[in-house]
Amino acid sequence: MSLSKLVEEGEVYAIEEAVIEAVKNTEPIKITEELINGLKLAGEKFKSGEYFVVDMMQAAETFKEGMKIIKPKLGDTKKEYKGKIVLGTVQGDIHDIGKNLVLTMFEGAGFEVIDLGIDVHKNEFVESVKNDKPDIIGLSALLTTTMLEMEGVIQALKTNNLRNQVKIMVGGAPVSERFAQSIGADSYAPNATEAVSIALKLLGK
Ligand code: B12
Repeated sequence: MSLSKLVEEGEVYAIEEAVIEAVKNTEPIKITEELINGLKLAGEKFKSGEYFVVDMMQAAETFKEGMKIIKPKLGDTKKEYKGKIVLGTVQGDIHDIGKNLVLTMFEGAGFEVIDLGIDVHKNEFVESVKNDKPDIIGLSALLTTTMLEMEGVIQALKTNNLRNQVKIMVGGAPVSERFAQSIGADSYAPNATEAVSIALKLLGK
């Protein structure tokens, strides 16, 4: 069974061995893409009503197990320090697979990453800007309802006179370039790989 199919079907006990085998002759980034594809297929089945939340959780768990093995191989080489980024999934949203992938890529590229986790209230981002002084805040949202929280975070930063001290990047499946512009974010990235190069440009590096 392909890696993508194993994730889609939630074959959590088979994924570890399959990824270890795949690593022998496939690029880690290609394996990551296959694992992501399996999640997408599971998501489509959920949308069509064929899968229930429990099936999606099983697929997500299988994805995570596969990523545990591949993670150390993404961005193996030590890089020079590039900056500090604070990441979090906005309030009301518990999806973190994409955010964690973004985290892996930023760490691999030489960024210091502070992960605020999931369901993060806008004030937590404000506090983090005050205390951690990041160069960038990366906001993630996977629901059309919670992506509206991103604007709340930007407003809260403005209220606290902190907006000009930090760049804001947004991402997540329902988010778009246009949406990012409409809420006053500095940038949008469609995936984890592009997120790093866009961040570097944003910081003038
Ligand atoms: C896995 C999953 C879950 C898991 C989450 C597990 C976890 N730990 O994350 C569980 C089962 C818990 C779950 C729950 C729910 N889910 Co869900 N879930 C998914 C699923 C199948 C995959 C999401 C995913 O991980 N994709 C893979 C990652 C790698 O992609 P990604 O997140 O988009 O991230 C990439 C980019 O977007 C970008 N990116 C992401 N974040 C960021 C941040 C920054 C700063 C940047 C630059 C880039 C970036 O880079 C990432 C990597 O390349 C999607 C369907 C789908 N096809 O997307 C539904 C989906 C997102 N879920 C959905 C729904 C409805 C729900 C529930 C409400 C279901 C329910 N009735 O309870 C709950 C919500 C709970 C909550 N309050 O958040 C809907 C959302 C519909 C909508 N448009 O609003 C979707 C689209 C399914 C569907 N087709 O209906 N879900």
